[in-house]
Amino acid sequence: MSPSVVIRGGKVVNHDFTEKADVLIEGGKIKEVGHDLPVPKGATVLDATHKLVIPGGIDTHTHMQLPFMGQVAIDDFYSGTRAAVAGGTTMIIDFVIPQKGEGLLGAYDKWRGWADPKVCVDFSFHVAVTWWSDEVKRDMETLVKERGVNSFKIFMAYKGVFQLDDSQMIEVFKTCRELGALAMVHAENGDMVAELQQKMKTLGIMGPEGHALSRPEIVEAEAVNRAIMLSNQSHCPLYVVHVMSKSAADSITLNRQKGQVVFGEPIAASLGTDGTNYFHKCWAHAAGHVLSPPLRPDPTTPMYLMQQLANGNLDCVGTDNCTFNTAQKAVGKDDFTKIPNGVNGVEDRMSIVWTKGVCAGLIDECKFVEVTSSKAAKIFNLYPKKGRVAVGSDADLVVWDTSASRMISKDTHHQAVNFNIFEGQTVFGKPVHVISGGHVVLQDGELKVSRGHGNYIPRQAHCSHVYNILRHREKTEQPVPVTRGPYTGPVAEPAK
Ligand code: URQ
Ligand code: ZN
Ligand code: ZN
Repeated sequence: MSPSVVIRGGKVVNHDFTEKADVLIEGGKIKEVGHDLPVPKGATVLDATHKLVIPGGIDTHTHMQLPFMGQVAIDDFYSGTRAAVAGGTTMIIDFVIPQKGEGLLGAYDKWRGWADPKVCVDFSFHVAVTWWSDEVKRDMETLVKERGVNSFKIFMAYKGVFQLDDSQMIEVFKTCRELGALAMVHAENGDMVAELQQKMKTLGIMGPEGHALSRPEIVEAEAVNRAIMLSNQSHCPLYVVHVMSKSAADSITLNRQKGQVVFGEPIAASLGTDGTNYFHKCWAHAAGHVLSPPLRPDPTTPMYLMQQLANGNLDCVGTDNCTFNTAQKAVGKDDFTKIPNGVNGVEDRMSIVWTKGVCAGLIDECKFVEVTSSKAAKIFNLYPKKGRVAVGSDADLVVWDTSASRMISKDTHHQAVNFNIFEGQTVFGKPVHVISGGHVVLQDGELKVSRGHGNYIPRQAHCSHVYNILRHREKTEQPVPVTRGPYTGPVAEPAK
């Protein structure tokens, strides 16, 4: 059993209100929120004077120890979740990504075998659908009904590896609708990417700049628009992962204004840096920023995406944390298409949002909580178990020091990777104490995590936040045939 903990003197900040209050934690849950709470015998007391008490961060998009492009991501479920705690994140939603032809259930069991013994915080899994068959359809149903999976990701890129075509996407969307699951999409036109990669090679462009040049914004925006059309015509809600560009964000906004049910997820990378790095003279620096879709060379993109979070056009911040050391990236030293795709973010996500959002005057502390925790909890059917400081919610909390600052560096971060895309940036806001499942896992800045402490969190389907409007519409907007008399005029013979 976790010990009692009292957090004293802080300002509790939820996505919809704030209050000066103490918090009593017992048995892994929030027991009481109120003034001058008595301290149970033997309880740990954490001072939160002049600090915020916020729900633990939820990172909606990670790939710990992902086998990809011939390498394995260097941050695993231990180092990755330990670093998450250091940055104030107390839950990750990672991805099971079966190879084409690999059973989804077997892949799920494999990933659980990797994660369960190592995680320092609670976690859950999205499952990628990288091929299509009746078996895949059956496995999706089993995953929803028996493994607590309520979200499935489609890749529209990585041709020949993970990519699905439109007809297969429609099958996945229809199945998600039947199961009450949320469809997620990596939105890039993979066929155009393949074409442009060849073009770059023909031009002799083999460096990391070729990665950016072969995946222009329009290749992302077209796929976003197509995915929204296909999913919503299938009466299926859509979640666009790693929104990296203005035009992709605009496509989501435009479709939402037309009533489509679509959510958008920018990531720490697209909020905290940009694609000018691909043109850096140092190969390792440029390659260290390679992920897909790429960061955009337009340096106003990060602020634009933050503004879309501020006004509600985008929803929650993930990281797509999928880290490869420089030596691993160097597999592509002579050919950018071989550089393993992925960057860091899980440790710095919340400080980046605080700095680029709150310090920049674009969002307030409540919106900060919304985009780093509670909106994700609502979309993935975890709220208010997660994403709220309230009686009965899980005791996943952060005492957040708004006056603290730090310089981000690979030399001081807790991640296993030897590169940091935010290197040298001074960021504001950081956790002083972190509680995960009622256990103090960071105290006065000191990590106290334990390997395997976290639990797998199943998520039920038919999330009301996602499905209510779609189900209501199906009742009110069902098309019906026109009743008319038979046609009795002449009918032409078939052509010879
Ligand atoms: O595409 C993804 O989300 C995975 C394979 C991570 N890598 C990346 O470049 N985004
Ligand atoms: Zn992706
Ligand atoms: Zn990803």
